Amino acid sequence: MASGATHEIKALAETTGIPVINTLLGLSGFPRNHPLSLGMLGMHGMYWSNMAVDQADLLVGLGMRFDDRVTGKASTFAPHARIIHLDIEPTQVGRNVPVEVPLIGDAKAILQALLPLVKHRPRREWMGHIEDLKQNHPSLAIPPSEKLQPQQVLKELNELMQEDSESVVVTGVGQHQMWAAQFLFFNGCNTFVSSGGLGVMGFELPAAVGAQMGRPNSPVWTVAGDGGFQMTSQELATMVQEKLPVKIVLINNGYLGMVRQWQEMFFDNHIKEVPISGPDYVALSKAYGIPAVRVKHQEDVMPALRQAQKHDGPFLIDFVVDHAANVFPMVPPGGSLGDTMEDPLTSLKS
Ligand SMILES: Cc1ncc(C[n+]2csc(CCOP(=O)(O)OP(=O)(O)O)c2C)c(N)n1
Repeated sequence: MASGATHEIKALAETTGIPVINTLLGLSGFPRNHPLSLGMLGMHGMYWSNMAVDQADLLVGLGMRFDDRVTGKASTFAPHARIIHLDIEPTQVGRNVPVEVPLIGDAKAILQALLPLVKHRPRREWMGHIEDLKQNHPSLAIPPSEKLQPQQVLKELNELMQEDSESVVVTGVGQHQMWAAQFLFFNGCNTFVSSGGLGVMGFELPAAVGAQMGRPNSPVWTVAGDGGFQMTSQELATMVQEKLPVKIVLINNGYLGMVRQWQEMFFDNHIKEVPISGPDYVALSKAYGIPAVRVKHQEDVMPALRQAQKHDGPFLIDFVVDHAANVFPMVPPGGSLGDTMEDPLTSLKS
């Protein structure tokens, strides 16, 4: 995206027939509705993406850095693959995983030189195998429940976003960030803004202010955690002052949810210091002059999103969701992509 090479990446994928997987920060670099797009990989990636990497005989890494959230256990990452790695920064190449072919330089220039050299290869068997993985391992299935599931909120936001490929989504850090990365299908270039390597909570409101200033004519949604929201909620005043029509989707689970999930799954369910209190978010928002509604029931999700969309100015929706929801698929800490756990029931038993 920084190199302006999205056209070349699309051409490379379509010519070679190689399916495309995105890292968290690469989401929106390749249209998610494209038949070759498989979605995110890594710790909370799609099951089929992780298995495709685990089983592939060739990986082409474009401007990504094989960080630990992508590779899981680095020594067992993509054990059958020869790796070609393109990056503008030479020290990134071979840093985390062994690389057979380094390509150092600007992505657009290198891909333009490479494109005339590659041939079309239909990969029916490989794509058929990935399709079977998708059918048999539905990573985007929402657990049935009476309670409002956060994944449903993101799924419905995605439906609405599909009407305008210029929609920009910003997130904080935590479970809501991962659900956004999984459920939102970005088709416009550089439309997803999230804190990746640094993973800084409190990013959701100030980064949305920046995104709306940078793209004044695009709809900007921010998906916020109730923990992160409380770190920088004073930016509501900036939105009002600068007349920025940011729509705030607050995923209010009453917890530092991602930390609770780790305590539950990997620390013998010792739930410590993660339930959090908070203000009445609707009242707080209104105190800043930003209209707001609270949603607790499944059938009220889309009407509230539409209300926010139609409002000419900033708007906040306080989605009170099931606090016990966990993010799946998940590569357990220290595990390999091949160990990806698919769903809460089977994985917690093993
Ligand atoms: C400034 C900062 N402090 C702590 C962390 C560690 N951390 C990562 S996710 C998380 C919980 C986030 O809670 P919330 O914003 O409510 O989002 P949720 O996981 O519930 O969706 C914490 C504490 C962090 N990433 N950044």
